[in-house]
Amino acid sequence: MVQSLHPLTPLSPQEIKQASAVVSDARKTDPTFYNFVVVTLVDPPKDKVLAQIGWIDAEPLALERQAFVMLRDRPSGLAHEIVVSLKTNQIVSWKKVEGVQPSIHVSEALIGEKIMRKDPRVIAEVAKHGITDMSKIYIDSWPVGYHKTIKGRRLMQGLVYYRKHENSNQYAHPLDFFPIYDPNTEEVVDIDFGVPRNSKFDRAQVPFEENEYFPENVGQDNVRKDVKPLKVEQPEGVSFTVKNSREIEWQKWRFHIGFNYREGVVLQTVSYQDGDQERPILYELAGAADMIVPYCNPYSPYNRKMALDHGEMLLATMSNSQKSDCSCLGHIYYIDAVVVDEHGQPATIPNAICIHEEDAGLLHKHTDFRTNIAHASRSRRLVISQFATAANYDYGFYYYLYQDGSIQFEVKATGELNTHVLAEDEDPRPYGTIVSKNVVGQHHQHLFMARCDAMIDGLDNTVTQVDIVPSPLPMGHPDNELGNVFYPEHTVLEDTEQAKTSVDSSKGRSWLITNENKKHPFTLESVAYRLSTNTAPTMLAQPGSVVATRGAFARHNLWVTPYHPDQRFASGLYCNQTEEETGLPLYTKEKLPIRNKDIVLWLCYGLNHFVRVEDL
Ligand SMILES: [Cu+2]
Repeated sequence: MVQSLHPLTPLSPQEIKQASAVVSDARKTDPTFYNFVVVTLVDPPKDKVLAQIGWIDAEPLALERQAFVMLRDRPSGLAHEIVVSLKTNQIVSWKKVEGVQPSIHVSEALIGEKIMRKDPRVIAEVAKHGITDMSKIYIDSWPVGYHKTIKGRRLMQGLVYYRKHENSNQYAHPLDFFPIYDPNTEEVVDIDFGVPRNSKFDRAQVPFEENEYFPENVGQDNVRKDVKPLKVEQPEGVSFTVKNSREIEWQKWRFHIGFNYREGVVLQTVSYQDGDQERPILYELAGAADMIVPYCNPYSPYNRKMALDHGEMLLATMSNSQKSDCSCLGHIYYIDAVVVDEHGQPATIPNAICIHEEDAGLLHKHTDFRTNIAHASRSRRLVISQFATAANYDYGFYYYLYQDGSIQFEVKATGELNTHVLAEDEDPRPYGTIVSKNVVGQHHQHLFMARCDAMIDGLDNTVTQVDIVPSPLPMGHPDNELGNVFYPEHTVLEDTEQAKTSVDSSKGRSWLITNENKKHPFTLESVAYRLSTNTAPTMLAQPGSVVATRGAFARHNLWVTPYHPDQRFASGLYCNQTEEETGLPLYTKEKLPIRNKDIVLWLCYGLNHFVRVEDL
């Protein structure tokens, strides 16, 4: 019998338990010698998924559910990639991978904080700041990114802060040293120090001046009381329907909501109903599939700050449960996310995914100037969102579907700044901004990567670059008599090399994802979606630098690759502590044709965060 669940439905808690049990049984080793990194669905082959949902003409067959399991041995650090059949409870494949550092499980960060807090050298350094109560010391465990001298070990770096009380803002009270921690051996292996620049002081002392954000800490006098209530009411409920918990239909849109341990919410098999025809648009869209946050400070140890939150830290496993603090208004439909603890057991994040409708302002308005008769209609959008917290930063990821057939993705970067201490006479410019007394927020970039597995009216798509260009013809030429002429110039991107390109706002550059096999009925042009972004910085670090190598995917705003089921991550499966290129540069090492093929577009976008004093 053909299964009724969507074939890309993430693993259930029961399936995760089942896969972990098969692996644990097969290992026959004391489980204290290894940790689970991930247990996730192996996506069934694309053609089988499409047959199952009726998008291609093929016999739909029952698909075998499989789990991908990654383990990390301790203390050796050996990685295991295992595929388990959930139908037969058999191991399908088992690969041992040496010389890599699997992504960091959040438990490593939490255990790391405890161990660093108890370390005598850490306690001694804290005491030099006049603090003896270690329960007031909080240590954010970061990926080390890169370590100049310690090689061949699994490393994390601790960023040390003080809190006056449990809910005070630690980022106003940074300390000046960085324990280096090995999660495999669970020990502090070194301590690095931030050294004051052009200062008469040898060390910077922790600042105690408060800089709070919780209303109870800020004081009621500082909370605005002059805004009147604004209510969002949906007396008849929502206008979307939900099948099998995660298949959504709304305003001619139909799609499945996936979730995975790195990318979080993904929209899958997205289509739009056009009359009696269901038209495919996307096989899968991961709006924030990867990211890198490179910092600009020239001096050690700050110059190794380059967080790859998805690849190093499995950002989506740090998704928020939006039970009490959901920022959406109106009727909300929630979906839980299921991640995996370090023992391979399912950990449910209740209400991780929010789905709701929003009024999206004006859709269209026209006034007939002769009759003064006007028509205006408002726009409605469907919002699918989630939040994830990576230490100080909180990222909101928002998919918006509109009634005009457009799709938008937005990242809301909020939370707290990651901060460092300054000596009293220290000037952090031009690499940072003072945000509180003797506290600096260092400038950085947030470079995100969207993965867009396009399927515009079918699998075979083409990308065309569109630049708005002035006519090169001289004034007086019959085709440019007054010199006013400009037009869109179309260039088909034929191969993976040509597709490595970037936004050029002077040309209003965008890209069309077209299906050359399907024409619009009266323009006779290929049907298309336009891909564009207006916030598109690229990597500012020097080519060849560690950060530009590790974040190579951020070198260009656009990459296009032929679809390959194993090429899932822009930063590769293993980017933790790498010093070589991973992911996209390797996927495109060989020049491959991409015209009229099953293709994936990778779009790098983001922001340059030049810190303001108000940011803390
Ligand atoms: Cu920032």
